[in-house]
Amino acid sequence: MNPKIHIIVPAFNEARNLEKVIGQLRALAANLDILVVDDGSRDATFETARKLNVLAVKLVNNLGIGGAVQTGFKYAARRGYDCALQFDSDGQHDPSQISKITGPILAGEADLVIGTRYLSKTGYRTPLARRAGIFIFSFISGVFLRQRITDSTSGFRAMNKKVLEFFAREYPVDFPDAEAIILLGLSGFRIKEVPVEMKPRLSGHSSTTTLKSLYYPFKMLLSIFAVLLRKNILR
Ligand SMILES: Nc1nc2c(ncn2[C@@H]2O[C@H](COP(=O)(O)OP(=O)(O)O)[C@@H](O)[C@H]2O)c(=O)[nH]1
Ligand SMILES: [Mg+2]
Repeated sequence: MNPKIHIIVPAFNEARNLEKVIGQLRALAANLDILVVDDGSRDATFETARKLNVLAVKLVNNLGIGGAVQTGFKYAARRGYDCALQFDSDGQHDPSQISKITGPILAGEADLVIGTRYLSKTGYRTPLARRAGIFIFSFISGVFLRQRITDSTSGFRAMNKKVLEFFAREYPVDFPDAEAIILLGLSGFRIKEVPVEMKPRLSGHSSTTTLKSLYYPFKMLLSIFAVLLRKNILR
């Protein structure tokens, strides 16, 4: 029996990119299970998804990326999927690399797999402030998880049923990617990074501004502290 994989596509004001991204995904396989989570976009993101005949949910307010992907996790968990994949709607991720991310999950080698642009030479250019945040997180994760996570902000990741169910209950709102890694790592889940190619977004701007990038390491330390305080009640 084929494992059921659900693709969760968070989208905030991505009307101009969505058609191409969904098209690329469908070119891979016609019958993929996709959910677009439109997080209160002010443009035609939701209408575009409907036009493309892809399953989409529209949140009435902008919850931020954490609340948006958790909506997808709740949906996929409730429908009993074995594996869920997060895939951005701005064209940065390459559908042909999906199997690299889902492979270790389906083989039972990891609970969460993160696609990283920094484990091999990919020529991907990252703004300095964001690089600093990622570097500090890599150091922090080395200390607390004994595993250096090189691309904590990557939104290209896959998880098994256990993590999916965990995230459906428990997912951070603000800078969720890195906090979720800490939460999982300290709860004993196995995290693996695999190298992937990432491209610049097709159009529009990243929601991760310089100011947010600088705030990132501080938020990380705070969340690690909070997670450590409640570590014993997580599992
Ligand atoms: N649902 C939702 N998606 C968001 C939000 N902010 C960003 N995204 C989506 O999350 C993905 C990554 O966001 P992006 O701004 O490109 O961040 P970056 O790739 O880390 O620079 C994209 O598909 C965005 O459309 C948000 O507030 N809500
Ligand atoms: Mg992006």
